[in-house]
Amino acid sequence: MEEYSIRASIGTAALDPPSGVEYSSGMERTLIILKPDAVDRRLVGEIIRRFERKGLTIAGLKLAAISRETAEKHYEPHRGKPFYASLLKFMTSGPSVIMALQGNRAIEVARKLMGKTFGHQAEAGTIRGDLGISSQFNLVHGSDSPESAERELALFFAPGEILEYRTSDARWLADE
Ligand code: RTP
Ligand code: MG
Repeated sequence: MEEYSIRASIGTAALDPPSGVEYSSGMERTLIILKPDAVDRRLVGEIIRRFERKGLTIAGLKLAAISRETAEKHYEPHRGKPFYASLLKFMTSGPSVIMALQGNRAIEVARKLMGKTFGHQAEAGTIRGDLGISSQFNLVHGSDSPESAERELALFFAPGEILEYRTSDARWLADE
């Protein structure tokens, strides 16, 4: 009985909303896409595990078939490049997992975990370096700047779909 009430109170504390919580200045959100090759190859769990283990928190998550229109908006900066048409075809070829990840310097940290763009060039130890070998079919997208993150998060998530909460280990992940 005693043990039960302690467990219950820990559980409640972990779910408390972050009212009054001050995030450090390095706290960021980034838009991550587990591309159609990741979903088709059943690598969703493996990839999310790597982001979580590092200390990034899932603030938004959905499985979605990205429409042509959304893919065009998302990769607008690449319009006109030689790989643009096949990139759109790839990104709309099957379901993707779309995530908003939050954490200290989340944008740069996620890009480091992902590795260089092409699987055959990405360093061993990174998501792309360990799990893929293709140029285009590189498993994961991550925002490359705060401006991109803001634009991309708004493209894939309605305001209420990104949740504000504080994990119970937050104090160990602070930038101190
Ligand atoms: P992402 O935007 O998807 O996170 O990738 P990235 O920043 O590392 O690379 P970026 O230059 O933005 O390219 C976007 C995606 O286009 C495909 N790509 N294919 N075959 C090619 O030469 C080529 N170049 C780029 C990749 O899927 C890349 O992630
Ligand atoms: Mg990019």
